[in-house]
Amino acid sequence: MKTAFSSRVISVIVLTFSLITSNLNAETFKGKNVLIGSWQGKEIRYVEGEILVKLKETTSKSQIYRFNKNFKLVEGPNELNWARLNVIDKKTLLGINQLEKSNLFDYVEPAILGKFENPPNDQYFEDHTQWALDHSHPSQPGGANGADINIIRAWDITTSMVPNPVLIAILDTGIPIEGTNLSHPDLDDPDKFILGHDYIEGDEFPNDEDGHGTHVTGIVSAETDNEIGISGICWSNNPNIKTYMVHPVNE
Ligand SMILES: [Ca+2]
Ligand SMILES: [Ca+2]
Repeated sequence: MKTAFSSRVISVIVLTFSLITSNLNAETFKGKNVLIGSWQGKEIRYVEGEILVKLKETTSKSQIYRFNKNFKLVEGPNELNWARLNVIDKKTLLGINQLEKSNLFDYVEPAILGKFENPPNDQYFEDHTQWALDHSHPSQPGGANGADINIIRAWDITTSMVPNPVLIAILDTGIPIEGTNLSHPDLDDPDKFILGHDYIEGDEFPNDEDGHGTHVTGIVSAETDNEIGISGICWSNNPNIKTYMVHPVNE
């Protein structure tokens, strides 16, 4: 009897310990569980029961309230028409499918969490010359600590994932082109650029004779994490994101 009782006590202790351990290991964000799942073919960490939506211009708050009682509008829409919904039954990814079919939103996304552990290896990002992107190092050559665009937090959310194709138009003095080929080592990926009209020279190659267009285009679309030059804010090599070059001015 004594042996059976002892083993029962031990079992209870082990069970209790394992429950505490699993609870300690459960990741939370602002009191909500963080789950791992698959979205658009990628593994993501997301907040259970939260969905971010961008309302169509024609969508009203009352339409969201009426759509389905499983969704509760808890924040927004803000000036960009984004809002946060709580999913009452907490079936977040299933809820995304339902919301996408509603035709009320331009975008429907989980609240993705990330932890950015791999900053790009481009020369001028690493030596902190690009302090406007990330000014968190005391020896950076200009600006003020913290006065940056918080690019690390943005890249923490995504460096490549976009739900729909994005076209970035840059109307400036062009980019380096030799003959018919892109010639700058940080701006030479033909999959990332669409060459528009050169209104100065009257051809279809907006070559930069000034340098300003190269500078501006680099800020946006320079090849990132290729060990040379600068880091482009739009890190991605996602073919859904393209930069459209037009040369409409002289200077
Ligand atoms: Ca030209
Ligand atoms: Ca680079």
